[in-house]
Amino acid sequence: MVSFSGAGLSAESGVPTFRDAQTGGLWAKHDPMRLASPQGFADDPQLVSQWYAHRRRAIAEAQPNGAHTALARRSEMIHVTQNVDDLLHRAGAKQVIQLHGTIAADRCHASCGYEEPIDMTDPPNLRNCPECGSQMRPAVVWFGESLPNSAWAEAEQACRDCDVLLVIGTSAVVYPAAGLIGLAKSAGAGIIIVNTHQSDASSLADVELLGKASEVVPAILID
Ligand code: BJW
Ligand code: ZN
Repeated sequence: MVSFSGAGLSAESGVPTFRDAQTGGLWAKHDPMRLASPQGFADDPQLVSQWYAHRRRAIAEAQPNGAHTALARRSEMIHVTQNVDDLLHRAGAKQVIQLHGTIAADRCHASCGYEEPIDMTDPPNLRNCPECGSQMRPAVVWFGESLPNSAWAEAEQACRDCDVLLVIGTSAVVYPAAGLIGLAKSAGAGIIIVNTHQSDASSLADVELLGKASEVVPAILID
């Protein structure tokens, strides 16, 4: 079994999901789809930097929930995730593939290759790359950017090879990541979906369990 997760996995840890992140709160008036893009960064780097600082502090305060813990206990499982948070790692998961990068590091926007971990409790301000002088930015994948080659190749392999893909808390609207569900299905895997609501992947499900990840995932991964 391989897991494929999205923001719903971390929702009960207090990390807002993407597509309902606009419901209330400090950042309600900003569109995450715009902030998480090269254009958004070019238009207002300070605003994007502040948005990430806010999210980094929130993630640093969040704790893994029962779904993260139940997944991590399955040491043989590969966890393909769209999430940029570190909650699966903190729950103890060893085999985590982060398709959209990590919010726990900054990298050079000019792609000179420089990357460094950041302190999530005290996120850095905008600054220049010590190698090439360009701007530093979060080590995540924004809209219009390519996914990391090695992560994508490993994820495709895992989804082709698995018997069951456990899809947790994703709207399945962001590609190419969402295409992994169809890839696994075409390769013969059974698809189990855990989500509080129906999603764009519902038509691919062999089993769809509507409920909270922190309740449903531990119940189906019982030893
Ligand atoms: C619960 C729950 C609970 C709540 N329990 N469940 C084909 C067609 C059309 C467009 C494209 C296409 N192929 C590519 C594109 C373009 C684009 C794309 O997909 N756009 C669509 C939105 C239309 N894709 C890209 O640009 C990607 N790159 C790419 O394709 O490169 C090639 C290329 C190059 C040049 C030009 C064009 C293409 C890159 C995508 C990068 C996505 N990045 C983000 C931000 C990461 C950084 C950051 O966090 O700041 O990744 S966007 C955001 O969406 C984030 C997430 O990982 C991702 C997926 O969202 P997710 O996880 O599904 O969250 P939500 O909020 O949508 O859903 C939460 C779900 O949980 C819901 O279903 C709830 O019901 C559920 N839930 N509580 C269980 N307690
Ligand atoms: Zn650089």
